Order: sequence, then C-alpha cells, then structure tokens
Amino acid sequence: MLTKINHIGIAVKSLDETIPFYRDQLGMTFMGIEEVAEQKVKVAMLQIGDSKIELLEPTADDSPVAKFLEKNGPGVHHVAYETEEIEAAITHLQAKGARMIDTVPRNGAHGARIAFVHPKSSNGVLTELCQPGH
Ligand code: CMX
Repeated sequence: MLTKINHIGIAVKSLDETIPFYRDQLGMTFMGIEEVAEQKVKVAMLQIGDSKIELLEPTADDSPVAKFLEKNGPGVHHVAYETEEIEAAITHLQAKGARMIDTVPRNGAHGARIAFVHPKSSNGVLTELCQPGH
C-alpha cells in the first residue's frame, strides 16, 4: 500500500537562506521551487539518489507552516510516504484506527495528491500520504 518514503518536509524561514546548505554543502540536486497557494507555502525540492527533501517556507502569517515555525522554530515538519492508491491508503489507515486530517486527498506540490494523518494519532510526527503526479 505504501511503497517508500517519498520525501521529508522541513520548515524553514527562508528558502533562499536554506537552499545553499542542501545544494552546495550536501551536494543535493535542486529540482526547483513551486508555490502551493492552497497550503500557503513555497516549496523547494532537492534530491539525492532516490531521496528527496522538501523545504517549506510560509507565504502568509496564518500558514500552518508559519504556526509551526512560531511554536518550534525551523526543523523537520513531516514525513511523506508514497502510495499509488491514496484513497485506498486513507481507508486502510482509518480502518486501523488512525485519525486522518484529510479524509479526501488534496493538492500538494508537483501535481501530487496528498493527505495528512493527525500528529496526535502518529506519535507527534506529522505523517503525509503522497500519490505522485508522475
Ligand atoms: N508536527 C508535529 N505536530 C504538529 C505539526 C507538525 N508538523 N503541525 C501541527 N502540529 C500539532 C500542533 O502543535 C498542535 O498541537 P497542540 O494541539 O498540542 O497545540 C496540533 O498539531 C494541531 O495543530 P494546528 O496547526 O493548530 O491544527 P490544524 O488542524 O490547523 O493543522 C496540520 C494541522 C498538521 C494539518 C497543519 O498544521 C499542517 O501542517 N498542514 C500541512 C501543511 C503542509 O505541509 N503543506 C505543504 C505540503 C506540500 C507537499 O508535501 O506536497
């Protein structure tokens, strides 16, 4: 049902100030920046091998990522698991007792369809299901 970790999301105050660490010091490939207006974030994706890091910068004071930064400061925000069948994955998790924030998938970066499991139901780690747009 879930095939691998698709990416790790990291909340940052500024993409411009953070990208050089991942691109220039760690040597990751910079894949570009996209605004996800619905989520009030700008997202930068970086890749190394088959692994991806998603940097998240809030675009408004009431963005969920702005709230996270206020409370915790910059750091790991979520772990995203890949699936080819997001509706089935949501149904499966609900049947197993998980509390979904999204019972219907919403739009994520790069044409993906995503759904979040509530952090209270996943031991404090915000967990995302992600069906890539391909
Ligand atoms: N990790 C752990 N706990 C988190 C959290 C996170 N990333 N974000 C919020 N929480 C906690 C809060 O601290 C809060 O805890 P308390 O009740 O103890 O205060 C609780 O969860 C509820 O948080 P909230 O922000 O008040 O609640 P909302 O229902 O408004 O939003 C959430 C919850 C997780 C959906 C939202 O904060 C969020 O982060 N949404 C996802 C945004 C995002 O990453 N979008 C980009 C996706 C792009 C992509 O991957 O393609």
